[in-house]
Amino acid sequence: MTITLTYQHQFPYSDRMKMVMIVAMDEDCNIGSSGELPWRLKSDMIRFKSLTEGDGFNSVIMGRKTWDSLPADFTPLPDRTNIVMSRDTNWYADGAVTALYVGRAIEIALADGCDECWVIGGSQIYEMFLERVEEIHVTKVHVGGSGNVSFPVWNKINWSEEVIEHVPEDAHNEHATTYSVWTKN
Ligand code: CP6
Repeated sequence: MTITLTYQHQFPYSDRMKMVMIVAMDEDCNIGSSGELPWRLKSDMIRFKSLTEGDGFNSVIMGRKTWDSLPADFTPLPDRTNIVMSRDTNWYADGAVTALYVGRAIEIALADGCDECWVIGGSQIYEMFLERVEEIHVTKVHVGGSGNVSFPVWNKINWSEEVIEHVPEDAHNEHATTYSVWTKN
């Protein structure tokens, strides 16, 4: 297997690893509320697991606060390389690889031979990686004002949306959701 590093890019880059983002946000772009998810959505959890696990050769990139918010039995997220961004050089956690900056996180995933690298949040991490991903998987939660942490302002010029599925509200899904994939043109 050959990894080609192409140096006209500002960050480490390889044609063979896909950089993607995945987020659940409400109508006001809220993603979290004081370090927690504002809703219980079973269909979104199942999709998140299936997409980010893929064929078992994927990595997830998250911020330290998102890592801290993972339930104990999902820390690290199983069957995925867990890359955690922290500016604290002394930060360490079992099951996580720490990265200090964007380029380092991408290098770790490349060196690991990952097929897909999924940026899973939170807000600060989405902002840092928005320019680096080719696809954004959005679960739009049909409710407003869910929290105090938001997806960053995102200029959708040069991005196109493909709506994949609408899931109605039911006993396992607190709100109706629409799942779509945004692709950079
Ligand atoms: N994207 C989607 C995400 C997450 C979820 N759904 C997510 C939220 C918090 C943590 C990890 C993942 N990035 N669509 C929730 C399953 Cl800690």
